[in-house]
Amino acid sequence: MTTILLTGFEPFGGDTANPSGDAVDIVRGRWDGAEALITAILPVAFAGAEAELARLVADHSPDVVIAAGLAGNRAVVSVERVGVNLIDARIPDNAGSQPIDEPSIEGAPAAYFATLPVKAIAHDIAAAGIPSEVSHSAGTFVCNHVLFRALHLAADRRAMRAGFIHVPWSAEHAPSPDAAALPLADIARALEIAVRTSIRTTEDSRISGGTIS
Ligand code: PCA
Repeated sequence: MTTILLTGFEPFGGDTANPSGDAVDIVRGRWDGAEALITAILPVAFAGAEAELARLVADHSPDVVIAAGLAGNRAVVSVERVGVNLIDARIPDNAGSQPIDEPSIEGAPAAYFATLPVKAIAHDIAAAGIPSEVSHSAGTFVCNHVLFRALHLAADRRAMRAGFIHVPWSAEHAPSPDAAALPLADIARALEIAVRTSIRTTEDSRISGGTIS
């Protein structure tokens, strides 16, 4: 049976909510696919998140891993194309750790590309009326670390594909009325589409998703 691991994150940086975790819970609650959907809410801590991810992958041997996190400065659902081997934390993680200019994994490649069909996912989310794009940077905090770690694990597990989706604030929990946000239901729907498209599509679509700067 096909197994999907879908993760979100707990709140961080003093916020009281994280729409990625809230959306993952919604997707799990209504999943009716034939595939096994495993979900988890990861701690926003470099060491804790990587340990939890490694445990989940070892326990469930997923075919597809989709991690999701909040990018509070973005207005659209961002399907990440690349994870870099770099931690440069602007704020401490939830365990008080703030590494600066350290590799995610010593001696590993500088970067890995996501192995999910990122163009097809962004296209399918947008086709459902939810703004979405391919992104070329997942930042240098815990989200990028989890993406890089997942792709490093995937490099040794040929049956496993992995990627990351950054979501905006949910309208329900945005920190200010003018913060860019989407309804939580749309964020959950976007993650569900990402899961279904990843299962269905092994060859990505050849559509432009690049940037000039
Ligand atoms: N967003 C942070 C970490 C957890 C989350 O939801 C990030 O983008 O790195």
